[in-house]
Order: sequence, then C-alpha cells, then structure tokens
Amino acid sequence: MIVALFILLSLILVAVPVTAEDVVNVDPSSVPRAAKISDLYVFEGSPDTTKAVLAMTVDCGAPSGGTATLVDDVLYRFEIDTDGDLKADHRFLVRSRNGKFRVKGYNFDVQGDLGTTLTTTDGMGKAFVGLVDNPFFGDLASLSSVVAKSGSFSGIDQFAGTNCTAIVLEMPRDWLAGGGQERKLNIWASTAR
Ligand SMILES: [Ca+2]
Repeated sequence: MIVALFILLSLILVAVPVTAEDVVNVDPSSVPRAAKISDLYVFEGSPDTTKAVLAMTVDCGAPSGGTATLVDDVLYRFEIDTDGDLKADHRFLVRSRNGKFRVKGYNFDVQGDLGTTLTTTDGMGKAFVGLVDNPFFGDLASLSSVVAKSGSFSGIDQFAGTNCTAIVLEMPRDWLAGGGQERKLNIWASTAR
C-alpha cells in the first residue's frame, strides 16, 4: 500500500485553508479515521515571529475525553516544495508506536510520549502530538437551507465538544525552507503505509 491520503495546500506563514483532499492507491473505506487528515495549518509563530508552525489534525470528531490516536506504523508527512515544481524537496516525518511518537526531518529527531511536547537538542524546535479541541467550526445543519435560500445560519457549531489528534511542529522559519532563504513554499500533508 502506498499513499493513503493527501491534503494539499498552500503558501507560507499564513494560516491557510486546505484546497484539496485525495485518497489514492487504497480503498478509502479501509483507511482508519486516525490516518485520514482533516486539516493542515501553517502559521507564523506568535509572539515569536521568527518561528513557523505546521499543524495537521486527524481523527476529528472523536468524543471529548478520549486519548490521542495515531495509527502505529503509518507515516504522517509534512511535505515541502521549495522550488515551485510541486515535488517535495524535504519532509518532516512523524510515526507512532506503543504510545510514543517520533519526529524526523531537517533538524528534528525527537522521540517521546504522545500528549507531551518535545524539544530538539538545540532548543529551537518543538513537537507535540496530542488531543486538542476540534478547531473546525461548521454550521452544517443550516447549510442546506442557506443554499436553498430558505433560511440562514444558526451560528451553532456542530463540531463543538469533539476532539482531534493534532501533530504540531514549531521551528525557525528557515527550517521550513530546508535551511534555505525564505521564499514561497508549497506545503502539503500526507499519510502512507
Ligand atoms: Ca521541489
């Protein structure tokens, strides 16, 4: 089995929406929810704007009170194209096993327990994999009536009270570019086994 799922998207250092999702080389119904990417985020660090943050959410919709879930031996990848050819030039790779996770890529090589924040040996990069409140807001119950022009949004978030597992990496901005100068980047996320 090769690539399980892609979530594509974006540019640099702005919180960005995902633009596409695709499942290839595998029956979508066979992919565990914890291997399906819900959203990809790219942020400028705050308050430290010399840092950048990559975040990927999976297993969204899980009830509150659960535990972080990654699928053991599935590779979770942040992929970064630095020269505009839409082919990854470097990656940050995350894998879990037996309640622990490991992050590798550029100056990252850290390993520890799910639910904890790990710091690279030089103190410049941080990695977290754990349970978070579902960051997505959606008033889906009103959507059909809004589309039909027969009603309006209620403002009720159907995702309230649900969780996701988040993979979050904070790093100096030049790490995102693989050590090169800051430039326009294409960034996407994928899972594979
Ligand atoms: Ca490239």
